[in-house]
Amino acid sequence: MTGEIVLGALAPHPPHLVYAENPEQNEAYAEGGWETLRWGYQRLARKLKTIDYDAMVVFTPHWQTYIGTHFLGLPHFKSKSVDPVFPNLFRYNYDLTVDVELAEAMHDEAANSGIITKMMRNPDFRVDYGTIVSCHLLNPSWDKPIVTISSNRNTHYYSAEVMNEQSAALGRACRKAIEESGKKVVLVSSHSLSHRHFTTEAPLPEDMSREHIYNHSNYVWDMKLIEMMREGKMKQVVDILPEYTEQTIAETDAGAFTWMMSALEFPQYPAEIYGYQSVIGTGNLVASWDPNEQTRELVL
Ligand code: 2X7
Ligand code: FE2
Repeated sequence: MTGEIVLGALAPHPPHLVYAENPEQNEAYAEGGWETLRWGYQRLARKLKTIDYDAMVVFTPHWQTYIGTHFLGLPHFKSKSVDPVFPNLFRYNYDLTVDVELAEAMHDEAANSGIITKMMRNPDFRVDYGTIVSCHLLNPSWDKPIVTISSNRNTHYYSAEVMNEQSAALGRACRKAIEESGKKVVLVSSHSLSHRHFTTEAPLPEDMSREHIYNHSNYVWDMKLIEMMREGKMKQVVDILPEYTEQTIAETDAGAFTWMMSALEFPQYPAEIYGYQSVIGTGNLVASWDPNEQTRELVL
């Protein structure tokens, strides 16, 4: 049977969102906060429960590799993840499983297409908080294996244009590997949109009277992108990403979004929009792309 991508999700990873949920895995305690995003995530998590899938593949900006693209390559990782910038909010005890077979298939296909790749086989490797936050919010029961793909820092080494080309090539390779694997896979692009953030924190981080977008220009750019997503213009979105990334210091610099759109063959159907909100000034959108016309919804 041919494998397929059953959903693509844009899943932002501010640690604030897990902090605000107070799951047992996290050591910090919050009085709530960022409900627009958390309720959107909860709705998307309910949709995911209705979808039959074998694994979740996450592309994260917070596992940064400077030589090639790396894939998690051991069946089990267990440790504590501490956010280096927000250790007050995020000290999360994780225990996760990896679909190594799928990771190796994507690694091999990418390598065959000329991309520099490596499997991460270090049992003491600490999984990044981007992966953990996005996976926790999409699937709090952690009952599916994952694969994490690192962000090769092409934008910073070369340019946002080079990153767009490289991550589109990686997306094509991953799609081919998924089809050949016979598996049903959910893709996760883990990042914020506009990404300027405040350099000081409110005394109570979840004090929502202090939360707002960093500046109006970032907001206008984010809204423009979301409008194009609603219109199913994903090729056009990816074409303007280098300019968008530069203007809003967007976290699309990591290549995740281009990777996912390329793997989905640049959808011409509307995205499902679940919620947009700022977190410490950054713009964050929860959205998904459902290739199945029968289950695709107009959410917001
Ligand atoms: O990694 C992040 C992020 N992308 C956005 C906001 C706040 C913290 O961490
Ligand atoms: Fe981030």
